[in-house]
Amino acid sequence: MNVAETAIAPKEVIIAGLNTGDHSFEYSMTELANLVAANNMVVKEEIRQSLERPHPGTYFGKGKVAELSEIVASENLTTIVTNDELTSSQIRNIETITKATVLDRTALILDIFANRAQTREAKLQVQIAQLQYQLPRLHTSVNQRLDQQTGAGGGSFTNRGAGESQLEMDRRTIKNHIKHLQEELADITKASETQRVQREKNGLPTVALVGYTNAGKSTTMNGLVRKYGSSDEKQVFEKNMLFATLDTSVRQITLPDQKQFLLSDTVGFVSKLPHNLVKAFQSTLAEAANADLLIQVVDYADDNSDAMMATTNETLASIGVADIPMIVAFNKADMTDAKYPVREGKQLVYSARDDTSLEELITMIREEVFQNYQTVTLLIPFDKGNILNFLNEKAHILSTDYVAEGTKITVELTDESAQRFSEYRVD
Ligand SMILES: Nc1nc2c(ncn2[C@@H]2O[C@H](COP(=O)(O)OP(=O)(O)OP(=O)(O)O)[C@@H](O)[C@H]2O)c(=O)[nH]1
Ligand SMILES: [Mg+2]
Repeated sequence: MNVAETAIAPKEVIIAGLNTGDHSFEYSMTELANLVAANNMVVKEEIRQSLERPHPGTYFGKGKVAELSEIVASENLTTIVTNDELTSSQIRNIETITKATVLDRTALILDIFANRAQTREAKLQVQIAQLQYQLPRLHTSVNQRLDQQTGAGGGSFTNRGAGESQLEMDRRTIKNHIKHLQEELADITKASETQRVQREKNGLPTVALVGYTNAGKSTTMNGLVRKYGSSDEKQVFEKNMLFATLDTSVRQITLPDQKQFLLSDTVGFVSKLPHNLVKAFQSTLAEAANADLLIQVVDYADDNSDAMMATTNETLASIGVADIPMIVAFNKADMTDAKYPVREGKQLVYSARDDTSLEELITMIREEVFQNYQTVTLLIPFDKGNILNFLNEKAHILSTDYVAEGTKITVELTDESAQRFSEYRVD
């Protein structure tokens, strides 16, 4: 931890959840506590209520809100964090009764993302999602807060047209702001989309690491890059915190037999990921959505790993990812009693910190993405030295024989390359 992170003492909060009979309720409360910690806050009190459905006005029932008020007063707390997204009137009503600020799950996740965002692209994506969240929640008392957060408004609020209410004016300002940010984002994503399409044209298979946040995706990427990447491929940021990665990084991996693929690392998931946020991050997630193979990294040492996998699969489905082959990689086995690496079909129990594990993972990737290889024999005439050089560099040559007409090689080629060099085939 650096000085900046330790300088501000964590704020004590109450977390409050409504159990409507969902079997994953308890897990979602654990997750909420982790999200709270990720935002430099600490859980002082936990409140639960079982109700068939939320109260339309106050979300919790009257008695529960009264209980919240008492706790706020007796413990001297200022913030209530709710386990679900609330309507603006529910937030306002609870705030009025309890005299505390209500932060709902969506706002909390947006806050964490805002704190983590480093690149212009990530910052724009988060800002758009934040403004979209605020739009239906505008009411006079929050204008001040909004001005400070978005930098929108300022002078523009003062010269509003006759007959236009303050609220309409604020909405219009925010909508304009969103539009501008979306235009700026579109310019950036157009460039990364072009890069992605170009890479696809180059014909290298693409493999994407996906999974729950903090599962070890970036560590796995770094391990593979360290072992199989060229020396100029940089390591990505890995850290024991939620949402360490918010951008997509792509690295080239070259196996000892010259076969190459592209590996991408991207943002992790959490349950009830806000819809606006997922939408705003669409371009970041495009790399996964278009991959030839997904590696779902799971924290095998976490008691909730099943729920985390379910969350990942739901999130993938919600961004339209279907029918992409998947390896399920149970990571951090070094923190469990399990033996590793152990492979069973398309599943691997491994540790991203263990070399033998990474080798096993590569074997599995290889089987999935290099299926369409064939072994062919080519006779390359002596005056086609450039082709021989190309194959020496890019393909796995099994044997070389110098004959009178040229160089005879037996080589592994993709169907595409076999087609391309078919005039030299002698088998
Ligand atoms: N003991 C152990 N720790 C691991 C292993 N793999 C990753 N970690 C640790 O787990 C933490 C999270 O790792 P990351 O690679 O940043 O996780 P991520 O999936 O990229 O997380 P986000 O980017 O936040 O979604 C880091 O502290 C890693 O050092 C492992 O195999 N064993
Ligand atoms: Mg990461």
